[in-house]
Amino acid sequence: MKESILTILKEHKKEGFVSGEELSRQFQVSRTTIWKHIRVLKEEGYQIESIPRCGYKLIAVPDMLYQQEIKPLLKTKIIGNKIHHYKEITSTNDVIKQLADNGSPEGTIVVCEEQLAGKGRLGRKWFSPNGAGIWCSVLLRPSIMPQHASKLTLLGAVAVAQGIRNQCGITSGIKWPNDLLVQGKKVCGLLTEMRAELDSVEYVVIGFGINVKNIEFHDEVSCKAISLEQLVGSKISRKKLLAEILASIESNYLLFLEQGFTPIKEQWEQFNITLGKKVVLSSPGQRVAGTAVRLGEEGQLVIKSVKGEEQAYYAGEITLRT
Ligand code: BT5
Repeated sequence: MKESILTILKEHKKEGFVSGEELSRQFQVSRTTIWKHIRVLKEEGYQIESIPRCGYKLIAVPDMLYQQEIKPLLKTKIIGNKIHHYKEITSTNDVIKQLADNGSPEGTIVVCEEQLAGKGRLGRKWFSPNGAGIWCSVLLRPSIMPQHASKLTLLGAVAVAQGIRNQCGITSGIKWPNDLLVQGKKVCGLLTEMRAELDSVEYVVIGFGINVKNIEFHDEVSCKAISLEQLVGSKISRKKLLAEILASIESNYLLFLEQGFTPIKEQWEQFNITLGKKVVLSSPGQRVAGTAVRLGEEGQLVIKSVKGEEQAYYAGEITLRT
């Protein structure tokens, strides 16, 4: 009912007040019940003027990623069918994995204003300050073999890059496998996790963190991170951007299920800033230098060594050499 009241207040925002009596008649509840929902909306940050005998008027909507703000913007059928929003949590990936273990359906998303223990790969930190970015995880339940799941990281990177381009007009470059860079600085990172048996995937979680409104960064990343607002120099709506990205995840995911990885790979190649470059690939226990020559059919990066030998890598951290 709270969401329906909000919808009515939004519809009447220009005209003025909606009477409490009218609302209580419409929902067939007491005026006290209406008032309680209004109080919750106010606590959530909605600015609502209430005047006795006039009613309620919506003055301003908070810049929060509430489900009632995202849902009306969604053009998707699956992704975002369930939205869990938190003011602060440890990590959206950790919370969505718990939901997945408890049977949450494909398309569920977890989004928050602040992560207290945002994660990168291999236990690295992801700084996720309050209200500054989009910290979000999406739950997928594809019928694929576990060895194909890493393709979904590349799919996620393509989808976020498309969403950013469509909504903000910024073209970001994908650094294999999971970073989006603009002007050589990181604007987004993706972390894919899964639960699987040897021969089947139970679920895959695509987590993405996008710096949207940050005006400064933690010392550890200040010289290598950038936000979208720093790039465009004007305000960006996090909710519109999130809706655009979810639409893009859905269309790419459906394409992947129907036609396989080839069309995703083609998109990835268009956004890529890795191929053709001299790179160093580091992963636990190894360090390889060479030229990144192509993306394999499985999403692996093929590196040609100085001796001319080609080798495919499925994971690792790439440093681009200039
Ligand atoms: C990543 O790991 O880039 C994956 C980041 C995924 C974050 C999302 S947010 C929603 C979901 N929930 C989570 O808990 N995680 C996901 P990696 O490639 O390992 O890069 C990590 C490195 O990026 C760190 O060691 C820092 O150097 C740098 N970094 C940390 N926070 C950053 C930020 N806000 N902007 C740019 N770089 C950052």
